[in-house]
Amino acid sequence: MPANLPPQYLEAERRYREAKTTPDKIASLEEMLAIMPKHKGTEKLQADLKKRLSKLRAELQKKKATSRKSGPGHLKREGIGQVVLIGPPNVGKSMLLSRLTKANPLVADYPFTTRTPLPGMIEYENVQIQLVDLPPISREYMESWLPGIIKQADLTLLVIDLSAEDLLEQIETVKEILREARIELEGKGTQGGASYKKTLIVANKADLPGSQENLTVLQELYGERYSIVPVSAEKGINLEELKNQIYNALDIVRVYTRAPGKEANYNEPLAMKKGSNVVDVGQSIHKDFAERLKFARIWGKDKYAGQMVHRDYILQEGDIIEFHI
Ligand SMILES: Nc1nc2c(ncn2[C@@H]2O[C@H](COP(=O)(O)OP(=O)(O)OP(=O)(O)O)[C@@H](O)[C@H]2O)c(=O)[nH]1
Ligand SMILES: [Mg+2]
Repeated sequence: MPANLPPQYLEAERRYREAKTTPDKIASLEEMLAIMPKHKGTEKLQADLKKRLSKLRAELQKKKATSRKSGPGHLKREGIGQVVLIGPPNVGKSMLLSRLTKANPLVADYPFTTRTPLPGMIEYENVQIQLVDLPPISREYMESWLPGIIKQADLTLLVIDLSAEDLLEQIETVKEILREARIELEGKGTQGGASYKKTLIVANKADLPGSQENLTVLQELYGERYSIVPVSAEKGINLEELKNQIYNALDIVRVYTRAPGKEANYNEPLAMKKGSNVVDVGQSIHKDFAERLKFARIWGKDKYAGQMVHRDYILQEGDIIEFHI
């Protein structure tokens, strides 16, 4: 055992030896790993701790699988869409949440830091988008309730570490594990019992060496099927572009209503699914709108001011609509 371990480490090690339950043992081991100085001299010890950790996590998972599925409870939807951060351990999911929202997750340089879902709100122009940080997905361990949360989301962000050598393997592993849970990271809707989830690949840690070369490979292999957004959560690189891509991927149009002779209220957009028509917008305000609606007028890019439109007119981003009933 190297002699240069700090006292906090020895303290954590003592707690580990005295721990009676598997979660307590895991917590102490994680602490030991986090505290331990990272250099050549401690490599063997680090590897040993990681091995013990994965064994304990496997045990814990087995226990959980036999007990009843217990989840973190219901995650309340807020804003115009629910977006989840998924991916392998330690790639920077939590740091992304902290950079894109006001939420304050734990970020740490060891795997399995996040244990429960944590939502935050992205402020995007005049709307809010819910972003949910989740525990990691790996062969070693995955929370049993995780797939359930992903299935409810409108969009997934598959976060990966662009500087990692096994980057491609990481993507395929996450896809495989989710496939076993009947989730496919492309398309949308459900079919044959499987949920298809629209997915953006967020290539994080683009500030680190080697990431440019990896991005090129990633683009070649996945660029046709996925939008790939290189970012650095830590350095704050390309996060505005990421927000734009998230908004666009949600397939939402913002429309504004106005009363005859009055100004539209730009602070309160109605967020509608792309492809919604006049009746859909009306019904989102009053459910008996369809019967009462006589006609509507539109102010927008593709229409001249105040043009009368039919009930089946498809709304465009930024349209102002005036109902006549
Ligand atoms: N260089 C660099 N490091 C980053 C970046 N984003 C996150 N990190 C670091 O990566 C480590 C892991 O970050 P987290 O946000 O905790 O990662 P996570 O994916 O939430 O990890 P789990 O919760 O364990 O799944 C931390 O040490 C971060 O400081 C980045 O853009 N660049
Ligand atoms: Mg995390």
